[in-house]
Amino acid sequence: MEADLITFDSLVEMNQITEYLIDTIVAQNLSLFWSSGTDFAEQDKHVWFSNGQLISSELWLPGEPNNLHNEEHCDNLKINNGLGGLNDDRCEELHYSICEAPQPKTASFIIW
Ligand SMILES: [Ca+2]
Ligand SMILES: [Ca+2]
Repeated sequence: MEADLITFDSLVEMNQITEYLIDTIVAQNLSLFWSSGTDFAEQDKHVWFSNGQLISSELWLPGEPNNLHNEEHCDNLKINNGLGGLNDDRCEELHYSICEAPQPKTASFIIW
């Protein structure tokens, strides 16, 4: 399957996915899921790798992104006690990933 790490286009989308992960018991306790967010290109400027758009400030957990030890350049969805939000983390950490497939494109056909 062709898919990329997820880009949260809105707070609504992020909250829906958080609820889904909690409802399906994937995120029972503290759980982290990689997204396509990163500030590798420019420190403290977190963008979605998929489209280069700045990550909306409302998506971050309180106190994040904190670039802990100056080592955190990849962004994950952190879910803890029913609360989900973005956190910057060390890129080499092993976590789950959330991927999304591109939307199907419409096609027109002429049948003779
Ligand atoms: Ca960083
Ligand atoms: Ca962090």
